[in-house]
Amino acid sequence: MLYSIIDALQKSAVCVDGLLKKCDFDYLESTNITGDNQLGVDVEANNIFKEVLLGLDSVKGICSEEEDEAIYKKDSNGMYLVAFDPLDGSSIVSSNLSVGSIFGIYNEDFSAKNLIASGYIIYGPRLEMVIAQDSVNHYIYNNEEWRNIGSLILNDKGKINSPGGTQKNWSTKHKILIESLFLEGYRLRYSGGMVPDLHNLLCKGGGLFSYPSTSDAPNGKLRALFEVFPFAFIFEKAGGEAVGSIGDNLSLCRILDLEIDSIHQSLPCFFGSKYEIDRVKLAHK
Ligand code: P6P
Repeated sequence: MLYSIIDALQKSAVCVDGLLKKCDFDYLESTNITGDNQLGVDVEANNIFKEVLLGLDSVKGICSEEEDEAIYKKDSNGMYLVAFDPLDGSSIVSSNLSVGSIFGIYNEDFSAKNLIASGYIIYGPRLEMVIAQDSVNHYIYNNEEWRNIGSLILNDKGKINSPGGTQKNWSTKHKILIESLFLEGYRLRYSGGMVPDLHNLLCKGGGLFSYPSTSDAPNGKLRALFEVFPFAFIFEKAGGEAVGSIGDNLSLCRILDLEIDSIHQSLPCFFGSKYEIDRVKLAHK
């Protein structure tokens, strides 16, 4: 049953990739409910995923970063709900950097405990897709077909440090943590695109990606349902960990144990290999 969703996402990915290759990247007058500026391609990509997913019998509802509310089909016998960010990284697409789409497949309801599969599409020099269920499978689109090129597995310790957020607004604890990793020889890899930045960690064996609570964004920036939960699921299935916090309780815990109050809620989040996540837990105690 999940196959129909994966197949639909793979077909949609080819359409969105085509859009990016020919689209102009002008901002629309509109913004989404989170206040993000919208490119025409954001809206077009959203319409592609929304139409394709709601057209599946196995899907009973969706929610999107570009939609104010979740959309539920009337009288559907479908088992699954899909949350997605149709095009993440609008702010860097005009610089011709890689961007992506992120999705989470839930059963019952849009809660982390009901997340049963997740993945992302990366629109880069190659069109690729990663899907996590029991393991993390890596696909490449070549000669008009998708091919599984293997699994992505994280080492217990990595070499990459990918720190998000405005540095002058980091807490002192976070500044010390990030600096300590650089002093140990970690390499800075940060493009401002969640999908390529996390894909890089997964492909290079690990390290740390962080988007902490900052003075200008106390609840972080990345959205739980369509960005953070899907990547937390992927990192755990790849042998890593993902921790975060919700609301005023800044003590870090496993992201997939967290509960959210609204579909557009953001949260501070850390994804990485086990060694680096242990360092985060220690530093943010
Ligand atoms: P900052 C892109 O706009 C995005 O939502 C994610 O893809 C990315 O990880 C983050 O914002 C970058 O935010 O504040 O570091 O520029």
